[in-house]
Amino acid sequence: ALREQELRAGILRGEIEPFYQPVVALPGRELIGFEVLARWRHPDQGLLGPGEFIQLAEETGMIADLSWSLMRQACNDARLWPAHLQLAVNISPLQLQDRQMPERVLAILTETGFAPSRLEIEITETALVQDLEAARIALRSLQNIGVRIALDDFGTGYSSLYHLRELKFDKLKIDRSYVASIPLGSERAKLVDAIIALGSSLGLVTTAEGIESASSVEWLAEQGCTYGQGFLFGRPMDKPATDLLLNEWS
Ligand code: G
Ligand code: G
Ligand code: G
Ligand code: MN
Ligand code: NA
Repeated sequence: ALREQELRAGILRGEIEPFYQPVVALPGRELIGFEVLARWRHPDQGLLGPGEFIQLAEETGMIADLSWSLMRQACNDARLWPAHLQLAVNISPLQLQDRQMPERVLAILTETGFAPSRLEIEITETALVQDLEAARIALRSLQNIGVRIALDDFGTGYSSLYHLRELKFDKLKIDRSYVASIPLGSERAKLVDAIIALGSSLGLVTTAEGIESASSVEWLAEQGCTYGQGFLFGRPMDKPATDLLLNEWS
């Protein structure tokens, strides 16, 4: 199909670009790092978000090339950030099934000189349902070299306690559908509270995603949520804007 050829050509032309969204510690809002998110700088259609091409990339297998290239660019950029700042990268189900996944990550770290201890890999539960044993081996070997593993979009899709029982994660990311604006005392707030407590009882740190209002910040921090991410703190931004933010704040 035309869209498939278009995406393939876009990837080859280097039009997939890393955008960086701040992650802050709660409640003080100190910057602790960024999550890299893919954007397609399309020649005619302008800037496209992942919603417009990630699914196609997954269906056609292009997601692997796309994501590895994005990880390489991001590690290369992040290498020059202040050394305490972390980088979080999304890994697709297809990449997780690749037996060489840990070696590919290590190759990128070696090539870019980015420290494994500064890298966090985000996986969704969708990626785990395919082959749990392969995932276990891959995640363990990444953790053995010091890379941290976050369970992304927790609370959606295949979310269950099963994966928390079967695999060792470092972090839970609470999906933005729970967080965007939390009415106090609501059922949603009770669920968020329970997820944070679950994480902390398992020794995991938690990140609340999609924080849009200042009133959520204090409440989330009081419940014991470790980190926050969302439009309130910063939108995903391109490399020049990220560098500008880092220069202004350091
Ligand atoms: O920025 P936005 O909210 O549109 O991102 C939507 C989703 O696309 C996010 O959940 C994010 O995990 C995913 N995404 C962004 N970049 C990549 C990528 O390079 N690889 C994979 N697998 N997913 C990505
Ligand atoms: O990988 P993941 O699905 O967690 O990616 C996070 C996505 O959420 C990004 O695509 C980002 O653009 C989006 N996002 C980040 N902060 C907010 C927010 O405060 N509100 C909303 N609606 N979306 C956000
Ligand atoms: O002013 P602006 O809306 O861009 O601020 C976004 C938020 O992100 C601020 O509340 C700020 O506390 C937080 N933030 C982002 N980066 C840093 C940083 O490097 N240091 C501190 N202290 N806060 C930061
Ligand atoms: Mn993510
Ligand atoms: Na998410």
